[in-house]
Amino acid sequence: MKSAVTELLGIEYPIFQGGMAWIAESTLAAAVSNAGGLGIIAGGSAPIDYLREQIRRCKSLTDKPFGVNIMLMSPNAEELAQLVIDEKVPVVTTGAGNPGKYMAAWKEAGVKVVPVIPSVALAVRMERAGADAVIAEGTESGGHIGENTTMCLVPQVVDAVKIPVIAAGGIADGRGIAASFMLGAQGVQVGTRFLASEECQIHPTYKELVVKAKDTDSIVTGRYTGHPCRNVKTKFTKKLASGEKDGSLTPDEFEQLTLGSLRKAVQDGNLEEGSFLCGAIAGMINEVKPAKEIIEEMFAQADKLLGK
Ligand code: TUI
Repeated sequence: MKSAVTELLGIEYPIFQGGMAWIAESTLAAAVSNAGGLGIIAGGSAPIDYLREQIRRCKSLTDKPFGVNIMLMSPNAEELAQLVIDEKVPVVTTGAGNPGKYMAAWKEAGVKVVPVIPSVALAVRMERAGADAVIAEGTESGGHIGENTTMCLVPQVVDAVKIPVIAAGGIADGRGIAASFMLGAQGVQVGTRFLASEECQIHPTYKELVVKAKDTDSIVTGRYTGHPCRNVKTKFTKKLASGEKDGSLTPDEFEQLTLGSLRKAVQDGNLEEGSFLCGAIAGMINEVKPAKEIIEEMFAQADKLLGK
């Protein structure tokens, strides 16, 4: 399926795999890239040596383009931003902030830059700063989120910029892809669907939570800290949400409780203290499959709907 995004990046399907911190590593990224999408390794707040090793491993597993996500709130974002240049990573996506200060260096090095943006204003700023495309991410997404929905955000961003727009948030099948294209997007980014892929290296408990989730099983916590985050509803996240609501947890106490909670979910499957980040679309995901099958099925359905 051709679009401005497949042309820009030299990929077969206009689909990015979300750069999910602690989750998106080289095995998953290479599987997505080998299937014709754009696999992405999460920088998160990983040590530089770990990310370098992951980039090199991905290069050994695929000769297709792949990307790295730089999480801008990470204390070592600056050195990771330089690493992608040194390792000649073809594509960078960014999240959780404004990547303006790295843009010139990335562009000069020939890296394609695709920031995640939660608003029209930031999309316009990113286009002016030289971004090659933007990912308009709705509040349906998992993890750190903005307030606007995918349905409202995407067409407004499409109207405001000339660069290609990639829709994210709540997309997990061909209907989501077709709808995104109807809104004017030229590609999609998908996170939660790939949590339930065979190549995703998360703890089995995490996959089971995603597969078993119903439509009402995601919850947003941490609005009062300024870092709202969508997770699977568990005893732990319900405790956080009620502490936030009734004031029994101060924002500082909340931050203390959630420190390291993503690692505890991803690596240990710890239901007592882990934050299992996931999007609101988890209710629609019922089966673990290989990434290639996920992508091919999504685009077969989208092609049909779009009359291709
Ligand atoms: O970044 C994400 N999702 C994430 S990052 C993450 S790890 C994390 N750890 C600690 C605190 C926060 C996150 C888990 N999930 N998605 C992309 C995204 N970017 N969503 C929202 C934004 C965003 C928000 C504000 C992008 C730019 C922005 O700009 C503000 C500004 O500086 O103008």
